[in-house]
Amino acid sequence: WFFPNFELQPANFTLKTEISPTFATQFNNSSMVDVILGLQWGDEGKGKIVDYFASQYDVIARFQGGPNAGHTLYVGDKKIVLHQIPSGVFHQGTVNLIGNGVVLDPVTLRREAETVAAFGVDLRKNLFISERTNLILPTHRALDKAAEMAKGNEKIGSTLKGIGPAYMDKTGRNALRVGDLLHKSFTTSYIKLRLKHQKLLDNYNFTEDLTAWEEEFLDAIEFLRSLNIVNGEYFINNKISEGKKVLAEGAQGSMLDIDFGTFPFVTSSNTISAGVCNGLGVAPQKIKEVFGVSKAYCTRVGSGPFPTELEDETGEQLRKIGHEFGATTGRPRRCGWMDLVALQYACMINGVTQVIMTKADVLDAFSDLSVCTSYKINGKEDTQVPFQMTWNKIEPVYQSFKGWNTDTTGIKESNALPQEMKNYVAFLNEKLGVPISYISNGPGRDQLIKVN
Ligand code: 2SA
Ligand code: MG
Repeated sequence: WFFPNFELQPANFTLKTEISPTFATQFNNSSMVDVILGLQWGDEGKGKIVDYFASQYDVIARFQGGPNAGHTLYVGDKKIVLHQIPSGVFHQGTVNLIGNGVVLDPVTLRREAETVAAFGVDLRKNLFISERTNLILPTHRALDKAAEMAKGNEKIGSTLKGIGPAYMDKTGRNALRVGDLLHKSFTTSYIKLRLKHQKLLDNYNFTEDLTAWEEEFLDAIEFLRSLNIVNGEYFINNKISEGKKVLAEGAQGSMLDIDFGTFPFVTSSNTISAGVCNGLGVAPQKIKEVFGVSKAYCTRVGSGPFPTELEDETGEQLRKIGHEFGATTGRPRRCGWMDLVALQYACMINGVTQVIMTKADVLDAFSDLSVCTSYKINGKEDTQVPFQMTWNKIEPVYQSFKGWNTDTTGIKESNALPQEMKNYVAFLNEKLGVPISYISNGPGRDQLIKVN
């Protein structure tokens, strides 16, 4: 009736039955991207989990963050920490993609290329970089440092890798991107941006000499130019169309997400599953499993709210047994009990389909365990993460559990786990409404138990 003259069935109307090829692949191979991401404040052990699952995937892709990440893996008995490149590089037959959502420091990349070359890995063969990936310049690192110094006691405790300033240049529409390296205007654009940064640094009275950093950078971009620079969104969608399996590798953790984390004490990217879509250029319906990685307790490195933090002997014990020191900066991590309020929140915003619990063996030494089930704020109990965690003191309300107090590091089957651990896991399962499908009981590749 809005279109009274509209002819519903024109005489020559034929129903179109063929589906366009793009549409067909989109829906036949419906979901080809799985995600592994952190549910806490980073350092959940994502590196080991990605490494474990990597051989089941054709493409491993980083979608956010940059050299602030520290993903620890073992090749044989050699420990390697990757910051910039995806954790699939040691798997033959797997290609790795640095997506557009990443910020890339060419200096770190080159250093890492040298590290992996010692293991026979040639990044020219198995690494692809999106031309839309934003570059971290030496002046971004300087600005990070200057901004943190200016904040004094209120500093974020950033990794000083230039992450915040690089993402600021992205949203401020000033950034240089990997694809720009291939155009003759790059040097002029670089000089322009550098001058802009210099003014900001002058405002901060930042006087450190950046010559050495810059020389290293200019050298490193030559190396970067020699790598496979691709149109990332076509690259990944073509792979998906070919039926290849993609694993998106998260960095940092959900509580450090720029939108949903403990702002302003967060990183500058979307660390949650939604970040996969805009950090790689894949559509939401392509995402299938979201593996959320959580420690059996909590840690945080850097400043900011941490309701279950233990500033006592128990916290110290967790740090010692769990070797809780930053993989990128070596900073001691703050430690505390499991925070179910934050974990439930993270499961909600990520659409987690399976939880992988890491470092369960660190709790082997404890006779009693606690899990925070709600927050008490101004005398009122709440099970939601508040808008601002710093305005009021948050008192965690704990439920206590009997510890298992036995060495679990040699256990291979979930049936063989001590009853107390089964109780602990069952409780988390029930509260989260998401299955805990794997339990990691040590750093080794073989120390990962599938829960039956
Ligand atoms: P940034 O550098 O701007 O991203 O820092 C902002 C906040 O985000 C935290 N952040 C991290 N937290 C845990 N692990 C991270 N990666 C490294 C690791 C960290 C390290 O795997 O160990 O080695 O220190 C990471 N990256 C960023 C950071 O502490 C700030 O609170
Ligand atoms: Mg880490």
